[in-house]
Amino acid sequence: MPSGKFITIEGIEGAGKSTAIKYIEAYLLSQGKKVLLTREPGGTPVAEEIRQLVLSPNTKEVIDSKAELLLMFAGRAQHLARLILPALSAGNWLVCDRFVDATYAYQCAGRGLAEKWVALLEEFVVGSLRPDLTLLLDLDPALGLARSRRRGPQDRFEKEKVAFFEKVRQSYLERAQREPNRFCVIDASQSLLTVQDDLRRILEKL
Ligand code: T5A
Repeated sequence: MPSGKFITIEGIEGAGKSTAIKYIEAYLLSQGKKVLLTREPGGTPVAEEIRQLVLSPNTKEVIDSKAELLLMFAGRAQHLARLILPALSAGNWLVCDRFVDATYAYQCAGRGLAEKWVALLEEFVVGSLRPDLTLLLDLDPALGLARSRRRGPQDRFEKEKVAFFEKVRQSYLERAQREPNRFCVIDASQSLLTVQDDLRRILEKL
């Protein structure tokens, strides 16, 4: 039987997810694993079009929170059917930049939608699939936003105020506390090398 694992990586903007994923890929390849990197929103051509729509700061009208939630799950349904499930069945180690935890953090804690709606959509779209490991890169939002703003133009979410990301961060930390077997929390304010040491130690165990 294929023995791939499903790893997700979470955190607020600028926490270092994209940077960490490159390190994770190199480490897993050095261990002889078949690795596939993907992201949400996005991951397939259709889901990437949805990503454009939800992240673009230039939408012609304000996107309603409920529409935003449904777009996240529309992209996720496509991503699961066309990429995630086939890749896991083929024995890949799949590393995904954000997954359902991001929806709870951003659409529930950030936007104020009730968790019951996300739970309902999660059951409908994701079923019983859960990541084998979720790496939470935890960082003070002021630091994260400063990092991501240095890097280039802001998307629709990055235009939110620090208070929004405080709520997102707290939601992530609460979820990690509730599911200690799935989550590993990494202090993302540490130097890049120290973050990578932490990542390697966690992956070695997995
Ligand atoms: N979203 C997503 C929802 O609302 N609901 C959902 O269900 C989902 C799936 C997606 C947006 O969509 C929202 C959440 C998001 O707002 P995204 O593409 O995931 O956005 O992008 P961001 O989180 O905005 O990605 P960033 O690129 O801003 O953040 P990263 O990837 O965490 O950070 P990274 O690696 O690019 O690093 C940022 C900078 O910091 C430096 C890097 O070199 C880079 O310059 N850096 C460090 N500097 C010092 N020390 C370290 N340890 C460092 N690590 C990285």
